[in-house]
Amino acid sequence: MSKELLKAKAKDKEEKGMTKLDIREVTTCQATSQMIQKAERDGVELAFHRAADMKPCPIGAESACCKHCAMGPCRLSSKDPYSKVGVCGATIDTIQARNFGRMVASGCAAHTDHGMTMLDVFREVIRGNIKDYKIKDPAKLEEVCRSIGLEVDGLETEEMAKLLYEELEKTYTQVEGEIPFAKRVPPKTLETWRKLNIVPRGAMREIMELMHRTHMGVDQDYKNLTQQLSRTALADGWGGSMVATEISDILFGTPTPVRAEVNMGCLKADHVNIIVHGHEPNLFESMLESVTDPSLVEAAKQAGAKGINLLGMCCSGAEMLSRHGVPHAGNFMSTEAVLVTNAVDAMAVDVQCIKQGLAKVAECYGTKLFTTNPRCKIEGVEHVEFHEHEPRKCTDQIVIMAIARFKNRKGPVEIPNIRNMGIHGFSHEYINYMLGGTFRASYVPLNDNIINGRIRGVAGVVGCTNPRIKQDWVHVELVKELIKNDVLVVQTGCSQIALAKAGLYQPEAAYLAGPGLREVCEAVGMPPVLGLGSCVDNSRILIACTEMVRTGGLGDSIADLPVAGAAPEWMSEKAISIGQYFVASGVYTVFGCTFPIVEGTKFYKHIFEELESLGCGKWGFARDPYEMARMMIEHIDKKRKALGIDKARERVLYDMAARRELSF
Ligand code: SF4
Ligand code: MSK
Repeated sequence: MSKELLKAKAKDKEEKGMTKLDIREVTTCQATSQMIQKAERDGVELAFHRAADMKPCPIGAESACCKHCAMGPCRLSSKDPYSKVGVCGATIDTIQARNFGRMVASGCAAHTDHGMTMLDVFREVIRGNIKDYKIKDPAKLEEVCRSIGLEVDGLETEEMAKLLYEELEKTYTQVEGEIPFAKRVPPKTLETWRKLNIVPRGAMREIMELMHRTHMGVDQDYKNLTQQLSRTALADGWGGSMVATEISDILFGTPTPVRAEVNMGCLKADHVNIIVHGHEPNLFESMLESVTDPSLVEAAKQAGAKGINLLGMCCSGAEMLSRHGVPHAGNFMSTEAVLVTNAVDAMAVDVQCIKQGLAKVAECYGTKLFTTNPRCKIEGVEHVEFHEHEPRKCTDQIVIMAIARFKNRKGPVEIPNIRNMGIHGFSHEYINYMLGGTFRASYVPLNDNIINGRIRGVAGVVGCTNPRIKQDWVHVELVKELIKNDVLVVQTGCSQIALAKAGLYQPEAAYLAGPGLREVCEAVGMPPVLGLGSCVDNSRILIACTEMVRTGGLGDSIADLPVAGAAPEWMSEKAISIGQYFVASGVYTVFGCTFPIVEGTKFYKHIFEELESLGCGKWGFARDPYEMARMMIEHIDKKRKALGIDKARERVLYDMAARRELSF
């Protein structure tokens, strides 16, 4: 948009009274803060402004309403939840469990559809119909085959791949039995699932049954609904998400540590800047090829640019950051703000977490915004469809249009001068190797250091950012508090980016850790916070937990481990599905920001308390990061006590003799 138009827009907004934000209250990300101020000068509205203008409905926020049929919608009271029932007689517990179940169904559908897309690509690669991708990690292929009991001795890569494809297809389509990755679950955890009848059969069946059971007049028992929503969530974590992670590794390579930069300062004023934002790696992998194509680089130079600069955002960005070290421009609440720099020539999006508001901001600055996936079109936005059979057709076209926009850039460019270097890409396989070495790759040193108390426990801190709370603040404060107390933190998604921006991905950040964790980090040369990739890569955390159980000394099931999880700034239905699959797997999982259930109801007590006594984990909720850390550490200590290793922690002496005992 020209300077004159921006001025006119700003004046118009001023007259209409655009909401002015107290920037210190909405974000701790300096780059985003700078761009919010510029957006306000330019009269451009962002999600931060829309959130300030739209107060959340208090009844909806606590899930005390139902619109599942035309006798309603029915609103119950969140203050006095048992004072009323719906027209059909549905109680608050039925209504909340149904609403919660539908969030799980939607979140599970998103991840399993993503996983199924990866499996489709895998099949077509095996059949030779897709030539642009190939199996890059045959060792991982073999390992995945063996982990689910496939007989692969003497088989060629293609034969193994075919066998694995046929087996993993059952993750989605199987109508009876147990999903293939159930074979990876620690036996005692699986036994609990069988007892509770929550082992997923196939994702399609589970989602279908959950949607059926949450229909008006079907399942009206919150405990019975919890059974099916747990089974559906497990079909996400140990099904769709795990397939997405494993197939992506097989096709594009398993991540190993890589130095890479994050933040908006990774944009380059004198380059054609292209951002890929979304979730599936296919588009991004092809874009990586396009931006290094000599003819396209030459075209960019002809247009006056020094080159083409590719960056990621959100989850696919976190995945590419972890796998290839591609720079990352920011997390979910920065996707509109980054366009305000006027330096982004094209943004290509695929699926999930794509705000419709991007369209307007892109239009204001003349950025080319492209949808690429038939599942995700945006009214008024140009669609360049991506086909895995000829991926370059789409990504080359986007690069060409980005170059054209660079040539015709209007208005000044303002790039926040902030970049943060860090080490990313800690897959489960690498953690195994890193701790045990080439010849004895294992989790024994991790378990030993948990048992001897140098590491108090492990926490997964994951998930989105949300304009209802100060961007990044809860993530950063929570993680700092955890590592200060010797809790090793593993991360994915937007949370990983929040901490990378805060500098916690440098090995030197170990000085912020407690003495035990610091000692381990210094011995191994790792940061106290390990980034694992995108939100489907939360499945890597499940595998790490499984490996800790298998290695021994920390109990027989995931529920025995001194571990906890958190999504402090969550916002999507996918997050609820992730939270529920961790809870059903045995992990205490604390959410922040808000929770869609009225506190104190029977359904609330069931998932916040009773599930633990059934052998699962349980939910927790806290807005304050320090309170959240306290709850997680208290849980970790409770598990240490049950394992009889609480005394070991008190006995730790950090003299030279103790250091020499470290098994690294
Ligand atoms: Fe109301 Fe029951 Fe219909 Fe829900 S299903 S809208 S509670 S009548
Ligand atoms: S879900 S972690 S907002 S991208 Fe992957 Fe989206 Fe980030 Fe949540």
